[in-house]
Amino acid sequence: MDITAARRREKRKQRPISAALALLALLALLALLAPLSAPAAEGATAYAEHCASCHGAERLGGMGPALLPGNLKRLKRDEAAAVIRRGRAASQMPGFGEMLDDARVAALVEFIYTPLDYTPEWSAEHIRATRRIINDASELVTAPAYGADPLNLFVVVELGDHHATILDGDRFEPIHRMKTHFALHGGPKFSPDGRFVYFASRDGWISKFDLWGLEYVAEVRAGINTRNLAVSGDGRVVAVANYLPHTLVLLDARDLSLREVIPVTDGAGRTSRVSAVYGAPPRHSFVAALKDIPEIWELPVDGDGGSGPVTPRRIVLDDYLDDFFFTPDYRHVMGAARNARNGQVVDLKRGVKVSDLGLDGLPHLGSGITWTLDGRRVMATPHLRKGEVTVIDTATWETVGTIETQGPGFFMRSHENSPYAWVDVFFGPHRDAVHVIDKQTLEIVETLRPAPGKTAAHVEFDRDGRHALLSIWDPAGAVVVYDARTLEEVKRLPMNKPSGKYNVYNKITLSEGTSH
Ligand code: DHE
Repeated sequence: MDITAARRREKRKQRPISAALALLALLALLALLAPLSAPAAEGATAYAEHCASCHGAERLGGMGPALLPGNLKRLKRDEAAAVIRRGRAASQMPGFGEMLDDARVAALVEFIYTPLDYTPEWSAEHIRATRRIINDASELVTAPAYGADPLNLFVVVELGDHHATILDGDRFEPIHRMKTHFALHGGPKFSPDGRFVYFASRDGWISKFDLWGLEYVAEVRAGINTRNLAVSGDGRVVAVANYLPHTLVLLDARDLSLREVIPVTDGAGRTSRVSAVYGAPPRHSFVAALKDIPEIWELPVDGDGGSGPVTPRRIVLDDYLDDFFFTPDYRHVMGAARNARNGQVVDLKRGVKVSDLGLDGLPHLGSGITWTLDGRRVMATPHLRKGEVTVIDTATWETVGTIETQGPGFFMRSHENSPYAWVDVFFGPHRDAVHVIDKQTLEIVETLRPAPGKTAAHVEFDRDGRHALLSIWDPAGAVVVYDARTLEEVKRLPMNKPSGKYNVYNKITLSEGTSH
């Protein structure tokens, strides 16, 4: 190893772990860097003041994405300035227009498009060094440590203080609450038998939790900025999609030990962030969409293989995919780029694009659901930029219905046993509203406002579809339990900014009404 690399490595090892300390260190460093030009210094100072707490002191990402030229390739500078001024729809990014004048915004843009003076690295070696066995497999309990139905538990992520609550899905009583890593994002994923749940945090930590013994099993940091994780259909492999570095990471699901780091590259020097990765159980594979290379990758890691290096199957597309959805048979991927005018359908068997989709409102396809309407299988998705839900026939790919809502929505849910689909109005003045839609008439039959003025979002049903649980996204928030037939409130459980709720049974049976 050369001395510079060793020094860099040492420097990285010494990185302060707390954002506050890192911020102080950065400010001190700025004071010493006399040669910085005035605008560059101004940008760095503005960054330390306003951005570092979410995007990381070194711009490597945290709650927010990494702000490095490579990650901003698809964002023009004037668009970046607009995001700084006005915030970003469909994310936690607020606007700073009232705090920063035009010169400071310009300096900030300059700063975030300036390359780092080192290449952030998160190699196999770094990953291995972070792995920690918290409870050895031999010490885990042999039966659930409580009386509740282990398959009707809900895992509720509470973003307010970075905790998760395990909820008895019959009595709606919390049975356990534990600390999580900072800023979990994406759906936690379950082992196929529902015993274990895996969490991913935005800053790359993957944790495995035993839902019988109610204790963590292991954890590992698989990336610097992570999108999500997936578990293979046979439960043996965990795949992690990273923004930074540009990798897919495969872990052994038993103890989170590293199996493989797969660099995401087109083979011609271009690398890419991974938009998301999902398990495709009937295909015995993982499927990943890429953000900077217009390709879908399929990783055949299921079955008893997967112990050797994985060769991704690459499907070349004519546009990027930021978000996607599988048809129930996992034959087709319905995907869209955030800035696209249309979505696209890819046939995974043939490896080709087969249709365009009429989706132009920034669809949040990851939260789409399906049901049967007039004998045909339809999928429905809310949009992050438009107050409507689009309903698409999954045989013809035609839009069969558009339901106008009171504003753009984030999450949509239903259940095989429920006649209704629920969609939130996450953005705008009606963000406290949730619509209940009749799945056959496509009419809104009820608009609920469980806590006027507070964001109401993300529904999940219990295992038999009799109750629907809804989050009030507020530090003094709650999970509100509704009778899914009468739409009457049954119970309200105080929680600290609860975000997603995940029912074990619905997830492991791949219910048509929830995300997988
Ligand atoms: Fe999410 C799931 C992408 C912003 C809360 N979000 C997902 C998934 C993707 C995604 C690809 C599916 C992963 C999975 O289930 O494995 N989210 C994005 C974005 O690109 C976006 C718009 C910008 C970003 O900042 O990354 C974004 N998401 C947010 C938020 O601002 C939310 C509301 C708050 C937060 O936690 O940051 C948010 N996203 C969620 C939740 C899920 C999710 C709760 C899981 C939904 C589920 O039920 O499965």
